[in-house]
Amino acid sequence: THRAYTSEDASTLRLTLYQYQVCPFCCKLRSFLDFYGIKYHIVEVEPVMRKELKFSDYRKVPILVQEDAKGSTIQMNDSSVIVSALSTMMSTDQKDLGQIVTYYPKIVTPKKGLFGREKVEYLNRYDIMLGKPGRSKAEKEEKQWRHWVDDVLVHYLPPNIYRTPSEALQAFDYISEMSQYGAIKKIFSKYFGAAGMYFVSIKLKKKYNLKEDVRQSLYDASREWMAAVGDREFMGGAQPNLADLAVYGVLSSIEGLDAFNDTVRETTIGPWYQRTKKAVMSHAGSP
Ligand code: GSH
Repeated sequence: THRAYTSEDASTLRLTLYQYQVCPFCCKLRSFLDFYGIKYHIVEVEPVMRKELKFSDYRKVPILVQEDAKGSTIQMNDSSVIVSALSTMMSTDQKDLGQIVTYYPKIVTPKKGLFGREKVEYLNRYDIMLGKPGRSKAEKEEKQWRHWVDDVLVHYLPPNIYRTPSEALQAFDYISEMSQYGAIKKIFSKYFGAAGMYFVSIKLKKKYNLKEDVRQSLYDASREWMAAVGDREFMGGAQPNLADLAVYGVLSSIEGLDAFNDTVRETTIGPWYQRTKKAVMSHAGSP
């Protein structure tokens, strides 16, 4: 019953994505935009000063800004909210993005203590507002696995890509390469970033209950995902659904690193990953 995404929808979108090239949440959002062939301008945010985000109270990436023909803007925050909001627009008769974003209200938990941080969450993050009650089995499954990507899968990445000092250096080489920093900044980012994340990741390993050998947690997650896909080409059937795009997008942020290569070798996720990549790169969902 989903109305197909049309070229008329596409023509009303003038989007700017504020991002870090290798942030898993940004990769997840891009996999969605690219699969549907939705065009967007990219503003690469400089991660230390983040001047590019000055316009925004929300201080994380990705942020997606829609500008209408008259120049008024709608700001969308949080990768999963953005995917749900655009999916709502694309698959229903609701075309007013300004209205649609109000379906995902912000919940702010004030900071505790001097060094605490304010926590910002969005309600209904995984809900596509179809304007009808009830959800099909396929819709429930898609939602459940999108949730899993944010709650489980992403947390397995840092302890894996910064597992050892040499892997942390490899990861930071890759990050600074992809982020087009200048030469000096590359060196600083590589050594300080790698050292910092190596130690942070030891904490994250505990916080998110990874196994002693952190690779095993990543393999478990990949196997769990492949078991859920089963003998389908994609979880979405003949085409990826939002869960396929989310799992692919998050994993694409570490493609080429040891953690990724080990996972492809030790599990059966490789062929599904390549199929999904092809669908995304070829904009298989475009109108
Ligand atoms: N729930 C958010 C989403 O899905 O978009 C998470 C976004 C997020 O944590 N982004 C990181 C960030 O901007 C970059 S990977 N962190 C900066 C900060 O937390 O201040």
